[in-house]
Amino acid sequence: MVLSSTDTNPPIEYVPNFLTPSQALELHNHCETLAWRQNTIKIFGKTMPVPRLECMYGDEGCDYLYSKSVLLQPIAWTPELQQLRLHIESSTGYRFHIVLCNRYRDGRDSNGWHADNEKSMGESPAIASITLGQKRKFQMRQGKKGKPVDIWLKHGSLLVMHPGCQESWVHQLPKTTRPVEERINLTFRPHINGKICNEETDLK
Ligand SMILES: O=C(O)CCC(=O)C(=O)O
Repeated sequence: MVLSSTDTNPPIEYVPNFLTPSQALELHNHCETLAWRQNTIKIFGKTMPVPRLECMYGDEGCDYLYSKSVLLQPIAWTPELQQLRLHIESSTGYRFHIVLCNRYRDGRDSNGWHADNEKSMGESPAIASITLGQKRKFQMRQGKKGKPVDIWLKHGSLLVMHPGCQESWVHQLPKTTRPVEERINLTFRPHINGKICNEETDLK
């Protein structure tokens, strides 16, 4: 499925078989060894655990703060994540400086409605998201009142949110009461402390 940009569709592309089955399996095994952490988030003055495990790899100096309370500092790229970064950059034409990794242990783990619009990513960031493991429903809606669009993200897939998406669309990975296996998500992002972001320049 490829959804292309219109006024009513989010400006995204979904590539279900971006990774071959063996690439996806190898990467999944590697991702299980990453430096996963249980972070805490402050919401309305209350500190609580983030409902998933996280870690971040990336270029030196590309710190990432979200929700004004969760500070992620990049760990140096592993050879596997660096190789994946280059593969995604050459396939999409976008440049990425960090990868924020999410590990959803079961259906209680989630990621609530938000846009990825932190200033550290520069203006109109493109974001590339890889799914490994359990297929889960990802939802997007335009602003607070839009009707949610459901996209089922499968093992080995790539979802690209193009520049412009974060300005008018929000997304979430809702909880589910269905019994589900673990899912790992890797979101590649630009960072202004890296090089100029998102120019579809020399890579295409
Ligand atoms: O797990 C996903 O597919 C979504 C991740 C996400 O929304 C984020 O990291 O900002």
